Amino acid sequence: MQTTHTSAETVMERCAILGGYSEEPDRLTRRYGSNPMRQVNDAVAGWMRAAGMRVSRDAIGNVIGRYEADRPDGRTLLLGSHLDTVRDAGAYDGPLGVMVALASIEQLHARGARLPFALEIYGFADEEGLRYHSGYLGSSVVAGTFDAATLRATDADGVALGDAIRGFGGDPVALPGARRASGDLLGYIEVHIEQGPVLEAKGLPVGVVSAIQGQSRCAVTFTGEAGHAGTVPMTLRHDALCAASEFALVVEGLARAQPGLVATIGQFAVGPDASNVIPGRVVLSLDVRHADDKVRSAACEQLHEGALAIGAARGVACDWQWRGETLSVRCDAHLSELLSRAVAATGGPILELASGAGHDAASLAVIVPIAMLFVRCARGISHNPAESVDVADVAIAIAVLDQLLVLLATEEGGNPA
Ligand code: HGY
Ligand code: MN
Ligand code: MN
Repeated sequence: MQTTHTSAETVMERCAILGGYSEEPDRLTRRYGSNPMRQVNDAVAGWMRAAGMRVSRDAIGNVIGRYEADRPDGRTLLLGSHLDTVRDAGAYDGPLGVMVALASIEQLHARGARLPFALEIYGFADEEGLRYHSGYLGSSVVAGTFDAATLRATDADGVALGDAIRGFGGDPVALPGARRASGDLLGYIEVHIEQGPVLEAKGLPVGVVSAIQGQSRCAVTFTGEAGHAGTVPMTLRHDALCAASEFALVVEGLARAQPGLVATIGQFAVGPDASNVIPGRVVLSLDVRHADDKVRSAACEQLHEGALAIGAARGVACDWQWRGETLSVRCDAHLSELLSRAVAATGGPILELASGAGHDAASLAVIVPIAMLFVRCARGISHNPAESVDVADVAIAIAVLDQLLVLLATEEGGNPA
C-alpha cells in the first residue's frame, strides 16, 4: 500500500512522463487534438484503469475515469484538471491536478474502499486555448456553455475546430450530449499549482482558492500598407507594426494605471515578415483580467476605442475580434470550508487566496459548486519550463484531498473505510 509520500513520488514521475509528450522536440507544447494529446490521454486512461476506474471519452475528447460509489444511488464528485499545455510549458500546469486526484483514488482502490458517492476524474482536452484561442474548450462542453460557432474557428494551418474534433476521435454533433446535468453532482474539486508567488512567500505548501478572476481574450489585427523599406518616406507610411506597437504601450499604460488590472499581448505576428518590407499587417492577441468584471469590461472597451483611434491616426485599419470571456467566479463557501478543514486536519495553517489564472473550475462553476486547492510552485513560475513543485508539497496536497473525501463521505452518510 502506497503512503502519501510514495504516491507523491508517483505523481511526480507521471507528470514527468506526460511532460515528455510534446509536439516540439526541444520544448513542451501540447495543443488540443495533437498526437501528443492522444498519447497523454492513452497514458492517463491506462493509469485510471489500473486504479479500478472505468474510462470513457466524451465528444470533445476529454478523458474521464469513474470510480463507483458503494451504493447505486450515490451522487458523483468531479475532480481533475486539463492535459493540454501552453507553448514551451512546464510539466505541472494541468497534469498535476489530474495525477493528484488519481493518487487519492488509487489509495481507495488499494484498500478496496468505496465512498457513498462516485468519483470522476476529468482530464480536459483543452483549457489553454493555444490552438484555437478560445480557452476551456474541454470544460465548456461539460458545462454546456460551448459556443457552436467556435466549430468554424480555424487554427494557424486553417483547420476548423469541427474537423480537429473529428480528427481527435470526437464528434462535433454530439457535443451537447457531453454536458453534465447538475442534479447528481456533488461538486468539482481541482488541485492546481498556484502559478504565483504567494504560498512561497508565506512559506505554505497549499492554499484554498477563494475566487478565480475573469478574463477577456481578443485578437486585434492592424492592416496598413506593405512597402519598400528604402523608398517610402516616413511621412507616407502606413506601418502596421508601428500602430500595433503604439497600441501595445497603451495596453501596458492602462493596466499599470488601474489597480488589479492585468493586460497581456502574448502573440504578435508581423507580416509579411521581411527585413526590407514595411509591415503591412500585424495580428496580436490581447488578454485582459481583473477580479471585478465591470472594471475588466470597461478596460476592454477603452482599449478597443484606443486601437481604433491609433489606426485612424495612422491610416491603418483595425479589426477587433472578441475571442471569449469568462466571468469572475467565487468558489463555493461550503466546499471551500470543508477543504480548509481538510488542510487543518493535515496540520497546515489555512490561507485563502484568489486566483489570477483561469481554471476549468471557473468554467464548471456554471453547473456545480467548485473548490480549488493551490500547491506552492517555485518562485511562482508557470507557463515556463522552469515550473516546479516539491514532492513534499504534493504529498500534502494528496493528504488534504484524502481528508476532504473523508469529510464529504461523512456528510453523505458514509463511514469511509
Ligand atoms: O491563462 C490562464 O489563466 C490559464 O493558464 N489558462
Ligand atoms: Mn492550468
Ligand atoms: Mn495554464
